[in-house]
Amino acid sequence: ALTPGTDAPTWPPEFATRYRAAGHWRGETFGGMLRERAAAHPDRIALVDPAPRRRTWTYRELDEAADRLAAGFAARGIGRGDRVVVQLPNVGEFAEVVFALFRLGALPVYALPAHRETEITHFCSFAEAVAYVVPDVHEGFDHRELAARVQQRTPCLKHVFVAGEPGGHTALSEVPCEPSGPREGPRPHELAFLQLSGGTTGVPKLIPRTHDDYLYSLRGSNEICGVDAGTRFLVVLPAAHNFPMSSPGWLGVLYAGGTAVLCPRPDPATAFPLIERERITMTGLVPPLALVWTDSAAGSAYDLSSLELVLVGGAKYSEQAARRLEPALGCRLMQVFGMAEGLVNYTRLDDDTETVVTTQGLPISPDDEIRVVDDADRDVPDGAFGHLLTRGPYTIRGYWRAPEHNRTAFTEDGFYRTGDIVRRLPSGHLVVEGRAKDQINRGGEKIAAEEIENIILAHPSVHDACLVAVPDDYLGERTLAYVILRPGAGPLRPVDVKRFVRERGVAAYKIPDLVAFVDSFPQTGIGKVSRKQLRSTAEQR
Ligand code: J2J
Repeated sequence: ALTPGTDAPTWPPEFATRYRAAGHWRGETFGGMLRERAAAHPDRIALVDPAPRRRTWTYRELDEAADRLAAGFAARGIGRGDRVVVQLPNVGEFAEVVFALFRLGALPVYALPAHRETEITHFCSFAEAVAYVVPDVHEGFDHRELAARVQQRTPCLKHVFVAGEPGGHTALSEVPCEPSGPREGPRPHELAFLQLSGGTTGVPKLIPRTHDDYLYSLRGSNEICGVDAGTRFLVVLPAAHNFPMSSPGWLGVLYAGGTAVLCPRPDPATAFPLIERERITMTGLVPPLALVWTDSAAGSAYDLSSLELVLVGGAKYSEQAARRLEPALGCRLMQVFGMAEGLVNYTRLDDDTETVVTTQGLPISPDDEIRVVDDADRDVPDGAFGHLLTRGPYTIRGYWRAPEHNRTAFTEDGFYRTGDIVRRLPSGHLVVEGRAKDQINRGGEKIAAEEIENIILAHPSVHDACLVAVPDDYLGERTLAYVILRPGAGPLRPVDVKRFVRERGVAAYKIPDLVAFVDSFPQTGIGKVSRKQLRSTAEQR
């Protein structure tokens, strides 16, 4: 069994007591939540998976599917505290699997569909996962082959479950069986799952979220966004990502008794007909998608009039683009600035247009503590640029099994160092102005510079590598890898570096967009590589 606090720092008792007393932590669990909703409104539609043929789940059906799948997982030895890497695209099985695991107290580890052998092997071995759940073929890529390779490299991995044709593995559809009676589920203060961090270091960190804290963030998000039983939410971004899962996301919508519709692909050609057919009222997009949707809406033959609210976040949304969204899509815009580690900010439904298009909103909770500080951790006045630090009822106090990293990623008194540079307005609204962390935000997809540099460094002809962001009209940022070759190394082309990274097996969005060969890197005063100077060189290119 997983003892809270041993694998990750948790909230000090006085904070936990306060968050409970304030009614933030209500002692609910995900398993219990679904059970209650199924009892209250069994025949309402919880979930729609429109492709390739439309499937629906009522609340009762989802509840029963989770029970039967939980029983099947348990029969295969999966139980409380066990980790299970879940890499599923936007399909109904995603919800069945994670609710089954929630019921058991087993912890889903959310991988993205784009992740490949390097990332998945790391998640499986670091988390000591006992099982890995994959689709058969997704976007032309065979995840069963990936799973076979990962299994070879990861002895702890006992099971591979496939949603679809199983190949040599176990079909997910064969797993469910009759539950043998009520089982003792996890406690509300225990971990519910491990979410992925965008990462700033060589390997992605795992984010431990509890039932209590995450359910509070859902409840708060629902209130701010006006999510209720009538909400029909389109899950456009990958369902495993924190934004479409919880801000307010498909879990928020299930909490409120609404309907989540899973969009298989994010392009307007896929999404717009679904909006019309399913009478979608709400969705969440990253800025590049919001741009494409805005541009496509004008000439679109589809009826988008059911849309009431579009949330945009994950990366900086330009003011000009933000101004165009409401008129183009005929709905309200809400900016959201969140992070899988916790803190989520939203502009509010009653904010004026200026505020909505120029700020990234206010925290969910009155108990979200916000500090904006200088390099020496001294608070700066409102309006001044500074590092954003935060602590609160749904922000983690440490990454999972990462005591060393936690010492620098958190302050002594438990504030998370977000790595974001912000300004706080007198109204409390935050404006994201930049980033101090070594992370590149490629249209909402996060890339840890060091992770890719380490891969490039493994190339025998490479002496040193540095990955920086270059501005991009569409994505906001793209990646540029500066590479120093070893003396006497044979000639290398940009395409060779890209291929090398791809062949190592990483998500396609992490493959450098551009590669430039240089003789040396600019140094800072203390002899470190100056990323700042490299970035400005890159901008001039
Ligand atoms: C600028 N940067 C932003 C924004 C996130 C809701 C929404 C987004 C995420 C998310 C999330 C930004 N403007 N509007 O989990 O629940 C950058 C910041 C932040 C990092 C977190 C949610 N919204 N960012 O994007 O864990 O740098 O979560 O620290 O993927 O994205 O990334 P991630």
